[in-house]
Amino acid sequence: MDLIVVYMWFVGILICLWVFFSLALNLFFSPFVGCVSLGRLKFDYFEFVLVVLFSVIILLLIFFNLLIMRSHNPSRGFYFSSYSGSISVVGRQWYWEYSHLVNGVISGLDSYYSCFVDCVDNGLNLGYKGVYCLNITSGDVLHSFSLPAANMKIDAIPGRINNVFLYTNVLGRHVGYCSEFCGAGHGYMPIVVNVL
Ligand SMILES: [Cu+2]
Repeated sequence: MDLIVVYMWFVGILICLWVFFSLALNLFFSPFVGCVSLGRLKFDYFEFVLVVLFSVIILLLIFFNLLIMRSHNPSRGFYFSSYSGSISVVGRQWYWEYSHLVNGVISGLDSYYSCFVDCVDNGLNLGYKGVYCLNITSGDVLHSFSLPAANMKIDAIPGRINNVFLYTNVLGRHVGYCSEFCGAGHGYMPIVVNVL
């Protein structure tokens, strides 16, 4: 079972138990239920212990939350052991530019429309069963990076980076189109992703 499911069950059961436990404590074991008193009841020490105890429990829960969030971040390569790096995708009038950071060196290529409707000179080549972080932006006007095979349509907005994680679990050539009208060549900037 996935670690996060175990954790959610644990937190859910803990919260239920805590609510019922404190209700029972108040209903059946508190000597002062329904009692009005003129003086301050001597509950200080007990209160202090409870405050410290539950502060520690809450701190532990926060710690576990952060731990789970950290371990489930694909870029940490834990949850998705096949994290394969990030790729920047820049929409331009009228082609796509892809660049990949490998060992501190950026290797990039421009992907131009070449012959037919869904044909480009350089496609984006990705490894099979990899998890890629695509950082999508635009160099000039609004574009949209759309890949129907992955149910993906992310706007490429100048001055803003949208990112999405793509899991390449299907081999082959996947074709998409710019889906935001970006000028005269809008129809001539197809997206070709080859999963090899
Ligand atoms: Cu366009």
